[in-house]
Amino acid sequence: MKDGLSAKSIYRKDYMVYPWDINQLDLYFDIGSESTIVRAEMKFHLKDEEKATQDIVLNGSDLQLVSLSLNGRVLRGDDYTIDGETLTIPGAPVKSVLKTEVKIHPASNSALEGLYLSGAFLLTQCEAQGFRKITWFPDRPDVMTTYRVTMEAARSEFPVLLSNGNEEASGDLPAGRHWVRWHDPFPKPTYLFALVAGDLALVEDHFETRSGRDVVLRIYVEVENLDRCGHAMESLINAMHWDEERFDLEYDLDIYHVVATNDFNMGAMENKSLNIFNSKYVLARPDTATDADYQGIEGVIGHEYFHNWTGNRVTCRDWFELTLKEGLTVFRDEEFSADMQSRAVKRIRVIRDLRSRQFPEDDGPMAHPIRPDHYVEINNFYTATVYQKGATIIRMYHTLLGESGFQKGMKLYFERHDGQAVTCDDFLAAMADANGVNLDRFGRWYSQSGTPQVHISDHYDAATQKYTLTLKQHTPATRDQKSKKALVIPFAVGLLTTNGEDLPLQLENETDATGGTRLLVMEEAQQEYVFINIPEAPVPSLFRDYSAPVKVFYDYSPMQLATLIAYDSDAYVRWDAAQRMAQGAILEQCQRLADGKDMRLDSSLLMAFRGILSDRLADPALLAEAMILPDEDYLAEQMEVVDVDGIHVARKFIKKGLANDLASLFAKRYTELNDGQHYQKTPGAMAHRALKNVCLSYLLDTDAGESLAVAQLESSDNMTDTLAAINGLILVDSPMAGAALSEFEIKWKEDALVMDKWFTMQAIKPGPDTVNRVKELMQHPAFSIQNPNKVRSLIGVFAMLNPTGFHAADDSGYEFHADRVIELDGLNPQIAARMASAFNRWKRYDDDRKKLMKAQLQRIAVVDGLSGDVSEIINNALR
Ligand code: 0A1
Ligand code: ZN
Repeated sequence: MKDGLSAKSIYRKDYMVYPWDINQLDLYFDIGSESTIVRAEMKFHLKDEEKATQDIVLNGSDLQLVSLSLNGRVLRGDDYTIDGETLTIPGAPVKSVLKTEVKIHPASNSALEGLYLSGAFLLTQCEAQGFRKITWFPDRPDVMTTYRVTMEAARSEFPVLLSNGNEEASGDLPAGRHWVRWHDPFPKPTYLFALVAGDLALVEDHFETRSGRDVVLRIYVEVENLDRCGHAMESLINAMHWDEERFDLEYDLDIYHVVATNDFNMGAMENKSLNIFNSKYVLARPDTATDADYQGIEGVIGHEYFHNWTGNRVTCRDWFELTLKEGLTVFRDEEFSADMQSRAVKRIRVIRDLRSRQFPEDDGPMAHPIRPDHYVEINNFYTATVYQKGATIIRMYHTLLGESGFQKGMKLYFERHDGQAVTCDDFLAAMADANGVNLDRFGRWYSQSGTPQVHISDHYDAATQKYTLTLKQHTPATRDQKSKKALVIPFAVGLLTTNGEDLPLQLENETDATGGTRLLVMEEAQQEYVFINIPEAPVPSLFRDYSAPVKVFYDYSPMQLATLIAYDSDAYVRWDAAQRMAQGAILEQCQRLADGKDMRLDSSLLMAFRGILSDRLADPALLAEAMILPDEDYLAEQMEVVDVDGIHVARKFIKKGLANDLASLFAKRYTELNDGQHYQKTPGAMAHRALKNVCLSYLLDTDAGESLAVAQLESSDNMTDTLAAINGLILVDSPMAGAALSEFEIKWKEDALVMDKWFTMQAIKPGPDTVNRVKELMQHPAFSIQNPNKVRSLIGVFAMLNPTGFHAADDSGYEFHADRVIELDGLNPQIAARMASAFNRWKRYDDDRKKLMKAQLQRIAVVDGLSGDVSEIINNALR
């Protein structure tokens, strides 16, 4: 384990080329759960042949070294040095063959990095630096090698033996043992290596690529899950088609394997031809998985598949370049989902996610640009900034260059860099060169952290019929960077008449008016745009489709918001206007509460909701999104000092007020949508369920709600409706909630993924008592502190999604959570670090809570042998 105090930062500027090429790596595994023997043979070739010799430097961690030989000579203790995680063999000749043998212990690997045990099988996780826990090797993405992997094991215990690439040969061995050899023809970095060994069942299908290659698709799962693979397989086939059609990219091997495990630190992993997935992103049946789960599976299956080109064929030079593959691949998976489902709904969900997870990162102690300059532990940089903000930066290229310009850039990127490990600068250069444009200033998005603020003012001159928009951009200082520069900000605007029609747009220097949406590109700190022939004071529709990851400030009147909500042609603007109105109403009540005044419900919000509920034309899923009130954490972000309880009470007040005033409309819509039809997986059916269940959540704040929820629960044939009903009963503290939870538990107690939902429903219940329930639930047989999904669904949900529980004034939530961080750090530092980040925003709370959180942070900081992962988070938070 790394010692937090001595943990050192690594800097991007210190990058050095690895002096050796390693063209071939032969691995041999003698597989066993308690101990596995790994033999490696690697062929080194010095890049600079002018030199006669060079040190060979390798990475390794927790390896039991059995033997080492160089060019046929066994090395003794004084022929090499091992210092921490580094092994150095001094003065190796230009061509060298190194053979190693180590022993590792999968069953006692609770960090889930390297080779570890999950249920009845062994598997690997190597990104970012897990390969060093398997064998000695230069564990860095710019060393790309061809792998040949031979595995040997007892057939009864490990009937399935998988690795990357194609199966080359296999055979029987005495004493019930067998072996299989795999060969991956594509040179790859260590982080894409994978191995799976154990007792797994499979579902198989085929895909014929555009050029006629027949690809065998197999999903491996534990046998009881065979009936839950259909959606993942369908999503995979859709993703393969889509990448051919939209990006002109084909799959390049004859096999594509997906393996699902219950024990995984992240969502999934794109290992070449052997993806490993958290089972949450593979397994689904209508009665076990919600619509959100189905969409998550489609997105993550797509994401990992798309990595085959954006990540695997072209990979990252070093880990600072992580967003090169992740931002781009998230953009691709978002586009895939948008093309498969409703584009507008997908956009809104992406934007909501960016605001609620990434904006707080920019505003917190771990603020970093999408390409960080330094880190202590790279695992702490798999963040919403690198992924989701990274994807919005890619989306901005797309907005600026258009689909065909963007695709030209992609084509050039692959022409130049297929088979290489490159940087974000190379990507930017390909986009710029392919389109003959200069993107130098745009490149600032890679190095500057923080969420830019765009302050907009306007002026209408009736006499000249001119309308002037003035934009000022400003990026507040972040914890990592004080001074900020102006960024390139594309922004799309429309101007509406008070009747909600788009006005044709013509700028001062233009001869003709064109359509209703205009893309403007801001490059300076302040810019002015003058529209002419504007017959009336317009309602500005700003940042249509959310064309840049910024906070937009414009002093909308309630009338203007109402016009946008009712009429705007852009779904994002409609949704955002509704969110702004609701946010204003809730924060105003929060202030009134603090001032000792009575709360009240604003008539414009009521009118807007009445309009939304009566809208028969718009996609029901969009209407649902518009009526979901901003969550408590997002509201907290808008306050100088967070008023945990005030926000909770005010939000509840507004929700209840809307529910009761509009009860008959909610009931009407609910009844129409609750039409007794059987479950269907189509986007249309999902949209109906979304709106139906939003209506139900409001109705639960009226007298009619409880019986509707109970009836829905009884007749439900799918997990979406079931969860909506139980969650609703819990949130309104219905006496029916207990029975519903028990019945659910009895039905699903053997089902790991469904039980995650059961834990979450209870952990999320507001109020200071929930911590005690969470403690009890940790003793439940279905809970395990060693399992990341369990930790996330119970402990993570409590700390991150239950503000009135976690921030209970008596310290109970903080103390409990700090104990969990310490406990987890001894087991799984990556997960512990994620959990520790729940304290990141401690400085934004009142003095009492600040003091309590700081004390817990200090308590964690002095734990003996704290991991580098957790100490980086804690030290930054305390700094
Ligand atoms: N590359 C994966 C994410 C991933 C990262 C690290 C992991 O283990 C520590 C696992 C997966 C993706 O983007 O899907
Ligand atoms: Zn990824």
